[in-house]
Amino acid sequence: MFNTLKAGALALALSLGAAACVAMASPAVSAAAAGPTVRIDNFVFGPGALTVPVGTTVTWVNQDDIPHTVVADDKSFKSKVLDSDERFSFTFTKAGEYGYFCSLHPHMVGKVIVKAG
Ligand SMILES: [Cu+2]
Repeated sequence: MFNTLKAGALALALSLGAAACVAMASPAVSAAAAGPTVRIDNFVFGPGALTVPVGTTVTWVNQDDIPHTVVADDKSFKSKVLDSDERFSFTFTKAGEYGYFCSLHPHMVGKVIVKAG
């Protein structure tokens, strides 16, 4: 009786461990393929300033409970309204400083600094 319970608990622990490994592995792989990520949470872009080389694709992910947008000061990029967990990507092909803001909450600002090759 005791041994049966112990074996069952061990099998359960092993299967939970395997599931946790799979769950942790997949987001890490897709994040690496997609380039740097700016998280939107609690009305803040993080990091607020991001420096990348020309040709980088930056992805913004809305991790907040409410919708936000990502709009360049010079309108060179503009997302749709991003609901929770939605993302927006833009590839920077020219060096420069790109300030951006959330059109729904204009006090939310950030910038991407793009360095030549
Ligand atoms: Cu917003």
